[in-house]
Amino acid sequence: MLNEVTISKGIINTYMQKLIDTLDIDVAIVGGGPSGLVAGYYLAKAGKKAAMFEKKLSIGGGIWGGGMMFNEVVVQDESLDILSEFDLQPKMFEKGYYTLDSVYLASTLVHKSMKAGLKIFNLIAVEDVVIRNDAVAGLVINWGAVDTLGWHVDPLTIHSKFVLDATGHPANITDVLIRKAGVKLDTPTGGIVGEKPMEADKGETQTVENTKQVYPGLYVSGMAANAVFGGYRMGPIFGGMLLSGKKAAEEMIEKL
Ligand code: 48H
Repeated sequence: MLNEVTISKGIINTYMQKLIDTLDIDVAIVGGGPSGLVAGYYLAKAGKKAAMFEKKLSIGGGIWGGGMMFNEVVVQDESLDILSEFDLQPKMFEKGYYTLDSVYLASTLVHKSMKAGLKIFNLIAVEDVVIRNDAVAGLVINWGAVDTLGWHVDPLTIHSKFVLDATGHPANITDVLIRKAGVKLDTPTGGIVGEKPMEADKGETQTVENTKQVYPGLYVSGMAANAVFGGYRMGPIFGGMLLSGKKAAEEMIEKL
C-alpha cells in the first residue's frame, strides 16, 4: 500500500540534497531561456558544476510563444551545428531560413541540458548578487512566488565562481548590480545602454558579440547582452540566442 508520508519524504529529502549540492558551484545561470539553457548544456558537458535558477514554473523563457503565439521559431545557417549537437533538425523554409516547432525546441533544450548534468531549479527567483573582493561571487535567491507577491521573506545564498545573467530583455541581474553596488560596467556608458528597436540581422550578430564578461564574475548572454550593450532586437529568430549561450559557456570554461 502506498504511503503518502513516504512520498513526501522522498520529495523533501531529494530536493534538499539537490539544493545542498548546489550551494557552491562553478556557474550559476539566472534565467531558463534559450541562451541560458545552451550555456548550461556546454558547461555541464565540459564537466563544470552548473545550475540554473528560473523564477517561473516553466523553463524555456521566450521560446514557447514562438512569434506572436504562433508556436514556431526561425533559425538560420549559423546555428545549424548547435542544433545538430542537440539532435534537432529544423525544416528549410527558404534558403537560409529554417523553422522549428517551439515546443519541441524548448523541451529538447531542457532535456539535453539536464541529461548533460545541468541542475535546474524552477520557481526560484534571483533577487540580488553576492559580492566578494569586488567581484560577483554568487546569487541571493528566494521563491519566485515570494518575489511576485512582494512579501518580506529573507533569502538564501549560493556561491559560484561565475554568474551568467540570462534573464532576457530586462537584464535583471546586471540591473540589480548597478542599482545596489553603483559599479561601472565594461560598456560604452558604464551602465546598461538599453536595447535598440528591431533590426534582425544586426541584432543576431550583436547578441553574440555582446555576450561577454561585463563585470568581474558576471557574464551576460542572449537578450540581456543586447540590453546591456545596446544591441538591436531581432524578433522570433533564435540562432543568435543559441550561439550566445555557447559563447558564454566557452569563455567561462576557459577561465575555470
Ligand atoms: C530568475 C529570472 C529572473 C530572476 C528573469 O527571455 P528569455 O527567453 O532569455 P534569452 O535571452 O535566452 O532569450 C531571449 C528570447 O527568448 C527573446 O526574448 C527574443 C529572441 N526576443 C527578440 C525580440 O525582439 O523580442 O528567458 C529569460 C528567463 C525568463 O524565463 C524569466 O522568467 C527568467 O529569465 N528570469 N529568473 N530570477 N531575477 N529574471
